Amino acid sequence: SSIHTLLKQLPKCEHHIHLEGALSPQLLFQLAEKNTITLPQDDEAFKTPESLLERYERFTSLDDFLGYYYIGMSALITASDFEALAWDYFQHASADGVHHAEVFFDPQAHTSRNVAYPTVIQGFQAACERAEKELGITTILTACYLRHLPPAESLEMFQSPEVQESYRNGTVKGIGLDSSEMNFPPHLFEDLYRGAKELGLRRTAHAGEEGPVSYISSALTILNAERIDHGIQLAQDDVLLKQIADQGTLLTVCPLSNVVLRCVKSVSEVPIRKFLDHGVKFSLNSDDPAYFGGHILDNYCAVHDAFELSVSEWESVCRAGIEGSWCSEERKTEML
Ligand code: ES4
Ligand code: ZN
Repeated sequence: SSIHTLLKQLPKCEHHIHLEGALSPQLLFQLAEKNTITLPQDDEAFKTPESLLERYERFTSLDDFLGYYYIGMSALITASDFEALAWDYFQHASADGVHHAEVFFDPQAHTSRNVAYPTVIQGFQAACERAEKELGITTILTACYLRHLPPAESLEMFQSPEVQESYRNGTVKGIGLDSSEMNFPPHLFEDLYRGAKELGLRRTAHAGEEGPVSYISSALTILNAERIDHGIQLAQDDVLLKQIADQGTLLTVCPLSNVVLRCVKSVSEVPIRKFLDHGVKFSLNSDDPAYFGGHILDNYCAVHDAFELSVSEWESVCRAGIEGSWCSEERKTEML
């Protein structure tokens, strides 16, 4: 339809995509075979790529999904594996009309299984360079820290020479906080975020996905996060909502993810209309496209089906995404 054409053509920025979450069952099986990685044999879901994809339709929670997510990435070993994964994502993003992509990855999920940080970076960086050259997509890499692991381990990772070098040379420009949210409040990572701010890094954190709205306020006040990933629980607190609207803090909302992980029953329960009416800025994102049944344009279409935004509302959503990006002002002007 014509609205689909409009949504595809709008200059979109994606701010919330975990590259490990772009691992399709097909690529997962291919890499597992190449690298002789044994997938769990006691779980019927791992019989074939098709049966795995079917299992992805029945997640019961964030933690149920994360179990599959961490097993899936065990197939990633060499720099070329990471490059193939990210390249797969950038091709989908380009087809969906993404102009600028700020992408997450989970360093600790790789170093903990003896895949070296420089290997991960080398592969992702090669795909980013190729995306800029061949697809005209500008990119930013953001390293997320895993909140289910002890905060001391995140600090150790952050302070390691290879990681510091990737921040110093500009390969990685930001930090995030992800994985299991409940019972892992933001304040545990105060030292990490202070260190990131001192290095001049950009800062975001997952908050208010499954967890309470108080995690959103502490991510802002204690971690000095510049952005909030998900943030849908903000609809529960009108005072904080007004404050976030006044500050212009961007939320990176992932509607299909919220449905698949049962944070909401349907896209119509994601507080899009409330955010629009109260001037809360947000972008729409795929989160883990290979696991949640759609890329960024599917998320745009699902929001349109549920909320029927006007053309000017859609234009303002994309403008907020450009203005809330971490690229240069020059690049923003190009996209506007
Ligand atoms: C994630 Cl949906 C989601 N939430 C928290 N952490 C994550 N890591 C990958 N996807
Ligand atoms: Zn996420």
